[in-house]
Amino acid sequence: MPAVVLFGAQWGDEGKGKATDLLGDQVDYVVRYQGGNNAGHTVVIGDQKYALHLLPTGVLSPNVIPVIGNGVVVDPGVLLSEIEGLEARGVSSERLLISANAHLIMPHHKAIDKVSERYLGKARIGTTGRGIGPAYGDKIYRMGVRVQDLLDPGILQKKIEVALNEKNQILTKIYNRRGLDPAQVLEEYLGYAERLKPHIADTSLILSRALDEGKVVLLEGGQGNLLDIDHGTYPFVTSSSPTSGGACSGAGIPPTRLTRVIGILKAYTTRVGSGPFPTELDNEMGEWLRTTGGEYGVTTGRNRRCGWFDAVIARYATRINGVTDFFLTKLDVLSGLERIPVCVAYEVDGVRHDEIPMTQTDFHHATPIYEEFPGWQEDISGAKSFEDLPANARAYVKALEEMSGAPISAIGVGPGRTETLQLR
Ligand code: 2SA
Ligand code: GDP
Ligand code: MG
Repeated sequence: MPAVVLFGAQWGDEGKGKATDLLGDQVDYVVRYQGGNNAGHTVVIGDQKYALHLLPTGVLSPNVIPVIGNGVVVDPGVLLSEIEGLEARGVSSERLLISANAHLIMPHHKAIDKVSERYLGKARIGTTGRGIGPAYGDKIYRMGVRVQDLLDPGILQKKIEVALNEKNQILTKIYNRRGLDPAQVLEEYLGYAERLKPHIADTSLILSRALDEGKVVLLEGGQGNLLDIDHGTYPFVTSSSPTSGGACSGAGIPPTRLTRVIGILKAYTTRVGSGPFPTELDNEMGEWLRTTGGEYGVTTGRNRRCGWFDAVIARYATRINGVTDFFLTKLDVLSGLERIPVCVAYEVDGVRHDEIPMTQTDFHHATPIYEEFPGWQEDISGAKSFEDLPANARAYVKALEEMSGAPISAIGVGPGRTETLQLR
């Protein structure tokens, strides 16, 4: 089982953290390949709950080497706090490797992210305010500061000066904010450099050699398919590629090494931030899903928008990512409902769409065509096998599998490590 991708098949928060942790004893490396500390991945081990933002979930498994890949944007201050926070709880990050080619989130990225969102008003993206978009923007614009620049104070100084020459104009003249002092930023980042130096590595080379030796590498995505910069609901997306294609470029691993692509799929749908969401329930039912499922942002604490399962977007995830199997999460949250609607297609201006409409305008106007499934009343969190589930829950899972276009290999019936049913 050489290189395996695990990604979010909806709008993020499907339960990727738990799923990655579950595979911890079968893998040698866990690599984050995109995003940054916008991500919030929750892992529950016994009575301990961990919220990881930048560190790969593998940090919680002592035999796994956690890797921050080249496709990630790293806020070094946040990373060090996260490392310290885990150390205080007895979890060591000593094994962590950080790609020298990953980009750094700088103070101006955070400032611009927050202030530009405020200026957009109602048209805002609803970002996490962590500087993700501006950092990726500078990467693409070829004026980014990379992790390897921390190793060369002269280059670091030059890059900070050049960047702030432009960014201070933007902050002061366009947004009426205070500019940043290059000397202060340099001092701050040189402090981070000292502490991060031992972790910086050519991670693509290390992973390639590990794969040659038969080691297993798990590529852990942040966010989800519909937040992908190319394949998501642009412009209401994040600025990276959470898809399986992004996993290859973001880790420096060729597609020919991938043997499995696991899509994480929630038994209903959530999204946080702005943008179209056809099955959204802006009513008491949505509120019920939010409170029952604990749907609050792990990074920002924001309420997540909630709605029914959407088979169109699940099929889309299968197509874009080449899903080999799905982990279906949070089935337990749906216990107690009389009937469970599932979106099987959309209607746009009287026309049925079995796939996501080509234009955003149409997607904004898409209304779901629902098929209803009978619910179950039993608490299923104690189930140990698929056969333990009530007949209606089994039928619901089978219907989702059929509609999504790939087999479901595991089912989550609770947040804990052991609350998982293995099907295959
Ligand atoms: P950004 O900050 O530039 O990446 O925001 C752009 C959009 O991407 C969404 N986004 C997310 N969606 C779901 N979960 C994320 N992580 C946190 C969590 C979110 C939180 O695990 O709960 O705490 O709010 C995440 N990160 C980014 C974001 O909402 C924008 O729609
Ligand atoms: P991620 O970003 O995909 O890792 O997901 P988040 O951690 O942001 O949100 C998923 C939430 O659901 C977390 O609170 C998990 O502990 C929880 N969770 C994961 N799987 C299950 C499950 O099968 N059942 C229940 N009830 N909770 C789950
Ligand atoms: Mg999350």
